[in-house]
This record gives sequence, C-alpha cells and structure tokens, in this order.
Amino acid sequence: MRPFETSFGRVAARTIVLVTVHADGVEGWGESVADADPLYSGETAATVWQSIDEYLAPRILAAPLAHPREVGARLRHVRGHHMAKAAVEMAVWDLHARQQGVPLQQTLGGTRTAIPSGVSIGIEPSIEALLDRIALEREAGYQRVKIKIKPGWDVGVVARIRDRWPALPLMVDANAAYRLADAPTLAALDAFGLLMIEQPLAEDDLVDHATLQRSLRTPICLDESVETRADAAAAIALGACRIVNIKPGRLGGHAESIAVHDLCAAAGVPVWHGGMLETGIGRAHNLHLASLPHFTVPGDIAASERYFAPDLIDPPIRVAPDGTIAVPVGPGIGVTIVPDRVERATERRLAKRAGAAGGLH
Ligand code: OSB
Ligand code: MG
Repeated sequence: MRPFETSFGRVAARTIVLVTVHADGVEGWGESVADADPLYSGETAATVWQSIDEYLAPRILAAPLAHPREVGARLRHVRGHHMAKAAVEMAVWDLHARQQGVPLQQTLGGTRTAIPSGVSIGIEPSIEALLDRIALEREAGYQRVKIKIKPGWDVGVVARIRDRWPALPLMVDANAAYRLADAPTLAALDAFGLLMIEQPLAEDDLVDHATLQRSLRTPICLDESVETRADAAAAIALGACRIVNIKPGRLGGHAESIAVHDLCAAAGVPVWHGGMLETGIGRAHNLHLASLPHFTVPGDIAASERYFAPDLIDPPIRVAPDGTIAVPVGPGIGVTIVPDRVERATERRLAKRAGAAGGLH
C-alpha cells in the first residue's frame, strides 16, 4: 500500500482482521479497522482477534439471531472493543442482506445510489510533494480535500494550498495532536475558509473542545472523541463540535452509526463518513452506510486503488469523474471478494461453530 502518515505515526502496511459469518450456505463479510499499533485507538489487530475469539464469537454463536440489530444487545456486556464488535456486527448485516437478496443499503435505510467522495492526504515529506499530491487527486475528481496536520505542519502548509487553490473545498485533521494552549495557532486557520478542523484536541477532552469551538469561526468536527451515541449527544450538548465524523468501525458497527446519524440529524448537526484505510470489503460497507440521507458532506471514502493494488475485491471501487462513488447494487455489500487474494494475504485463521441452536435464522 501507499504509506499514510498522520500526527500519530506512519502506516506502510496493514494487518487486518476479516470476519466471515456463515448460515444456510450464505456468507457475510466484515473487516476490522484496528491497526497493528494502538495509536489511533486502544484496539489493535491482536486485541480484535483475541476479543472475537474469547468473548464475541461465543456470544454471537450461543443462540439464533433474528436480526443484525440484536448483535448490539448480545455483546453489550463486553465493554469497549468497538472495532472487534464492528467487524462481527457488520459481517452479520452483510449476511442478513444477502439472505434477503437485497443491497445492504436497503436494510440500513440508505437511499442514495452514489455518494460524494472526498480524499484524505497524509503528511508528505515536503510542501511541494503535498501540493503535487493534491493536484493529482483533484484530477481524479474528488469533491473535497482533507490534509493531516500536526504542530509545525499546519498554518504555513494551509497557506500554501490556499495560494494555489483559493476555492478548493479544504479541511484539516489533527488526530488529537494539539492542546488548548495551541488555540492561537488553530485560530490562525480561521483565515483560510476551511470546511472544518477535525479532532484538534485529545479524544477524551470534550470540555476543552467546547472552549476551543467558542473561540473559532471554523467548525470543529469530532472523530476519535465519538465512540458511542452518548458521546455524540454529550459533544453536541456541550458545543464541543458542530460536525460529526461517523465511522462504523469506531462506533461498534452499523446500528450504533445509524443511531448517531439520526441523533445528529435531529440536532441539525451535519455528519460525514470517515475512513480507516479499509480494503474494498470495509469500504463497500462504508458506501452502503454513507447512502443514508443525512450524510450530506463529502466524506473520506475514496477509490480502493489509492490504498491497495490489487484490492481484495474485483472490480475495485472507483471514483467517477464527477467525484462520486456508486453504491454497489448486488445483494449484501454487493462486491466480489477474490478468494485467491484473500488466501495469499492470510497469515492466520480461526474458525468457530455454532451449537445446535446458533446462527442467523
Ligand atoms: O483520522 O480519519 C482519520 C486513516 C487512519 C486512521 C485515522 C484516520 C485516517 C484517515 C484516512 O484520515 C481515511 C481514509 O482515507 O480511509
Ligand atoms: Mg480523523
């Protein structure tokens, strides 16, 4: 994959946990967004594996599930482990939609046939390299550009981008790299008409985000800080953000994501769909979820070839010249997973069986 650098580190290869659930000859797929290292969140590919093995799979397989919405209640007593839960829950949604013979979006309540696509660009070795990268991505049609920032790679970089593209829909993502004492630097970004500043401060600091938001014209969008619908409600009530980033992998799956989507819609807070460098499997899930009506802002779901070539799916997910991506139309997530490619990428596998009563019925 193409290396991707954020304020917390650089990712040059990914170790990913994939989940397949089987019932009555039908299978569903999910993908965990956890990285190898606990830098974006406390979960890692290893904790996801262990969590599914020891806690989640036994609970899911213990008794029949009538609907994917029951997964949340089944796993409620396992605290945290949202990325592990999401991989399992999303696989169950895919299985359910395939059993019904309908696209996943239909079971989630999504209606749009294509979603507006934005691109997230990591920290580059130089400003020139970043400008070249933005020029390249703009040619591909993306409707907005997000760049990663960190102390020392912020105001000067944004100023250079604005010099070259005064009207580019542009935003920045700090991945929690600043403190409230950096408010003057972040306020200097107000001059550049950014769509938003994503997660400037620590993930557990809603109060400081609220203080910061009062001092900024630019809307704050929260990513890492929102792991549950209660977090979203608290952030909105405190004025800690004006926009919310939804990632089903971070929120524990589709059901919790829909709850956050609905809560933000009721509060008049815009949402957009984030990304976690997913393969085509997770990316397809994201497309279906992002087709829900309140995802009005272009998100971070980009073409799969930006990340993996070849991808685990074929054909890959592509962006159209108008900067949109079509929601796949087949049953479930609607993409074709190439068994050979999954096989070649597989380091370890673990199989669990339901007892006589288990499975999705
Ligand atoms: O903060 O949104 C983030 C990638 C890895 C971890 C966290 C984030 C990101 C991205 C890239 O911004 C989104 C993508 O293109 O998938
Ligand atoms: Mg982010």
